[in-house]
Amino acid sequence: MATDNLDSLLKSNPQPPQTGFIVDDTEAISSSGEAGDFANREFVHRVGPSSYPAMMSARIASASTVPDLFTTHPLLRDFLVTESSQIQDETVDECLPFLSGLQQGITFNEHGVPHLDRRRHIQFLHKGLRNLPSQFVAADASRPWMFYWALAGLSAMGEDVSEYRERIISTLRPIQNPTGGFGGGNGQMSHLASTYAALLSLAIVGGKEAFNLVDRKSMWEWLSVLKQPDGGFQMSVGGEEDIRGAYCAAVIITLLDLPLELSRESPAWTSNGATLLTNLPEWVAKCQSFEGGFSGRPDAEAHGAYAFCALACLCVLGDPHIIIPKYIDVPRLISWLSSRQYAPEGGFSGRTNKLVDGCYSHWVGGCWPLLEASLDGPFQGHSGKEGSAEAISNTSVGSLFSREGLIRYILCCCQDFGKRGGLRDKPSHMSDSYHTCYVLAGLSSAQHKWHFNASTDNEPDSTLTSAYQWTAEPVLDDSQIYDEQDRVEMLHPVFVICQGRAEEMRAYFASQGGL
Ligand code: FPP
Ligand code: K
Ligand code: ZN
Repeated sequence: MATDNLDSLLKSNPQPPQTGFIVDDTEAISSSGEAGDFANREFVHRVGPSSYPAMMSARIASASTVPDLFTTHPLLRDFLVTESSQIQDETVDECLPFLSGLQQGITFNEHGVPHLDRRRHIQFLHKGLRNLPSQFVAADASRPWMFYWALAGLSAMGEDVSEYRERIISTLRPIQNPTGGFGGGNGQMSHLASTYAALLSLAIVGGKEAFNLVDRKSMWEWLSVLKQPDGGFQMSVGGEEDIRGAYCAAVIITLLDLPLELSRESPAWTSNGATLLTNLPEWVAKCQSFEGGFSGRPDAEAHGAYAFCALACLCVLGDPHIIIPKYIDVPRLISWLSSRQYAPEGGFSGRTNKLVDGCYSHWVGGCWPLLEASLDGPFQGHSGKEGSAEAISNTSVGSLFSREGLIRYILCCCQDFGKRGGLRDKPSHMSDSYHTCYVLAGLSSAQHKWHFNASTDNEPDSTLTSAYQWTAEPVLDDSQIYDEQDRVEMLHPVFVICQGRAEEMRAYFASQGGL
């Protein structure tokens, strides 16, 4: 189970090995607790703030400023003990010392929150872009992802990554296939996920030379072949059709400003002019499950990663306040997404009855800006002081999640505080570049308020322009319990790269005209 996240994320080419990847590889279900012992702990949970004997006194000493919500087991409990409830309790116990400001060797601010250890996290990501040790052979099908995670994370922390431009270009060049798209590594067939990661990496490093690497014509032909008659996209030719494909394809089409018509080779081609987008939002809508969340394909289990894919795909296809309520049952989605945020941990889980994990700071945390914008409607400007709380609350639904909770989980539980640096799933897990990227993306969502701006006059023949109408401002209210130096950059809510980079890539290809 350790590699599930990455397996499902990157499940791509049939040829490469997919085992033993670095992400989540320390994950293991521990079922060592004895029933009797557990019953006692449960009683303690009911009457006291924590099962940690040292906790009560130490809390007074060092964590009096941390609200009880983040320092105690939940007061209301379901008394049915299962393997899931046990590992949930263990996870809370694992997080509490970090959340309560009790962990030795860490300096906490007046809110009981440590600094973002930028220097070490930056060093950790730079390392991931150098020659890697032999165990990374298992990640050979994920090379564009390794670039994307490191580059997105570095630029989120304000690093200039243009020094990587030449290397990214020369490494991606042989990975692009003449039949369109990018594989996961040399000699591997093209895959939508690796193509998405490759394009975003090129967008981050930027520049004409990076953009010119992309063969748009073969990309369009390949996407036409992936397009299915039911509206969705296969991840690779003959591969699985899932909601990652809907999001990745939408991102690729808009960033490259591809024509929407289908080639004659497309299984979805019709004589009456079906396009790459025909029935795509309808297909996404079919993935909303009975719980209110989204599954990878219709009639499967809802998972946070797929909720982000669904919302972000729709936000490529249209304006959030119009397209989201048109295709999604918004109240049910909000209900399910809200259930993803746990206390005392403050972070998000990916699905019902599962554990918090730092990467869902983005997959779930990144849903909120899109949903909030869909409820706020198009932004008309400030009604309050620039960047002030009123500027947000007067015209907006405000925050639909606990920004404070997410920030606490990220800064207290997700940082590797040792020499290694990097960010992680939870304290018992090793940092890796995937979690570093998506934890930082979640931190960015929690630190900024995004607005969808009313349409400016786009050229009449331009399509898929909605994703270029987003702007953000820093949130400056009481939820921001860190020092200003720990604020990260604004990551675009649809493309998950620094604000401005996708806009630049799109403008370049729009200026190139047809294929
Ligand atoms: C379960 O992992 C994870 C999934 C079912 C989804 C994984 C997909 C992504 C992370 C994103 C894909 C998006 C793109 C754009 C390619 P698990 O069982 O290890 O974790 P859990 O217990 O937290 O559910
Ligand atoms: K996980
Ligand atoms: Zn994770």
